[in-house]
Amino acid sequence: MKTALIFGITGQDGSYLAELLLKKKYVVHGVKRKSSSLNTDRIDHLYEDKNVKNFFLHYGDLSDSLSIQSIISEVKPDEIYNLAAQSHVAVSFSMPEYTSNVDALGTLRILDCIRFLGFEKKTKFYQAGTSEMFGKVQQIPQSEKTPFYPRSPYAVAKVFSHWITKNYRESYNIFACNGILFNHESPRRGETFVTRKITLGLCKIKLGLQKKLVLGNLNAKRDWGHAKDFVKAQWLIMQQKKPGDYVIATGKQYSVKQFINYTLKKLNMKIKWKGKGIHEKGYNNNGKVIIECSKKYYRPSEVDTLLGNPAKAKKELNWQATIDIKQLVKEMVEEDLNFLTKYDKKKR
Ligand code: NAP
Ligand code: F7E
Repeated sequence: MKTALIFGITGQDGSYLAELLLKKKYVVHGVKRKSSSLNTDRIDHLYEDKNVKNFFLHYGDLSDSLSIQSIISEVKPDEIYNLAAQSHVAVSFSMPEYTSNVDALGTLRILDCIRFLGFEKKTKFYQAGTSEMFGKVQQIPQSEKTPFYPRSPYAVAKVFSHWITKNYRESYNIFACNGILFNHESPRRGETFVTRKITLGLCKIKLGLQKKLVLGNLNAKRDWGHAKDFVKAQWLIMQQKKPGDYVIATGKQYSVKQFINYTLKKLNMKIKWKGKGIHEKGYNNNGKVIIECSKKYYRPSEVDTLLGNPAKAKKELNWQATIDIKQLVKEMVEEDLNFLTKYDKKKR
C-alpha cells in the first residue's frame, strides 16, 4: 500500500486528488491550515465516511518549516503532492511577500526536508506549476519548451518553485516533477475565481437572489479544463519511470465573455451586449444591466491569452482532457443551482 501526503488537501485539487488516491487504495495524509472557521467542506465527505479508513489530517503550514518536517518525518510518504499555495493571482498583487513565502519558499522547504531526512530515494515529489508562468506568452500554443514570462508575484513565485524542483532533481536525484497546469475548474472552484464567480453569480440572478454581476477584463482568454481530469494527470506524472515536467491543458481556448455566454445559455437567459472594454455591459430583456465591468477587478498587469499544447502528456502519460467547456459549465451551473435552492429553502 502506497502512502501519499497532500499539501493543500482542503483546496479544489486536493479534494479531487484525495478521492482519486483513496480509490487507488493509497493511505492518504493531508495537511490543513489552522483557521478560525471550518475550512474542510471540500473533504468532509471523506473524513465523515466510515468506509474511508485510510485518510488522515495534520495541521501544518508551508510557511512553517517545523510543521513540514514533523509531518514528513512521521508520515514517511512515498509520494508528496505540493498543491498548497496562495493561488489567487489578483490577491498576489496585494500580498506579494506572503505569496512568495508560501508559493516559492514553501516548495523549497518541502524539498529540502526530503533531502535533510535522507528520503531522496523513498519520496517522490510533485509541484503544482501553472500556465501563469508563461504570462506574457512568447509562443502560441505554450509547451514545455516555451520560455517563461511571469506577470504577477504569484507567477514569479511559481517560476522559482519550478526551477528549485528541477534543481533538487538534478542535484540530489530526487524523483521531483513539475506539472504545468492550465486553468482547471469545477463546482468546487473557489468563489472568487472568474468561472465560479460567473456560474454562481448568474445562478443567483436567475433565482432573484442577486441583481448584478460585476467583473473585470472580459476579453482575457484561457484554456479551461476540469479539475477531475487534471488531478489524474498529477498522479500519472508521478507513476512514470523517470521524473519530468509536463504541460497539462485541453488545447482549446475561450474568452471570459464566451464562458459567460455558455453559462447564460445553460440557464436559458438572454442578454444583449453593448459597449466595449471596461464599458461593456450585459442587458436583460427588460433593459436592465445585469453584467458590468469594474476597474476593481482588473490586474496591474494582465495575462491576456493562454493556450496549452498537451502533446507530451498525450504521448508519454497517455493523458488527455475528457471534459469539454460545455460539460464543465453544465456541471458547475447544476451544482450551484442545487446548492442555492437548498440554501434558499433553509432561509425561508
Ligand atoms: P486552491 O483551491 O486555492 O487550494 C489551495 C490549497 O492550499 C488550500 O488547501 C489552501 O488551504 C492551501 N494553502 C494556502 N496557503 C497555505 C499555506 N500557507 N500552508 C499550507 N496550505 C496552504 O487551489 P487549487 O485550484 O486547488 O490549486 C492547487 C494548486 O495548483 C495550487 O498550488 C495552485 O497554485 C496550482 N494551480 C492551480 C490551477 C487551477 O486552475 N486551479 C492551475 C495551475 C496551478 P485553505 O483551504 O486553508 O485556504
Ligand atoms: O482569472 C479575468 C482575469 O482569477 C481568469 C488560478 O487558479 O489559473 C487561475 O488564475 C481571467 C483573468 O484565474 C474577473 O483578469 C475578469 O484574466 O479565474 P481567474 P487566473 O488568474 O487565470 C491559473 C492557471 C493559476 O495557476 C491560478 O492559481 O479572468 N477576470 N473578471 C476575472 N478574474 C477574477 N478572478 N474575477 C473577476 O471578476
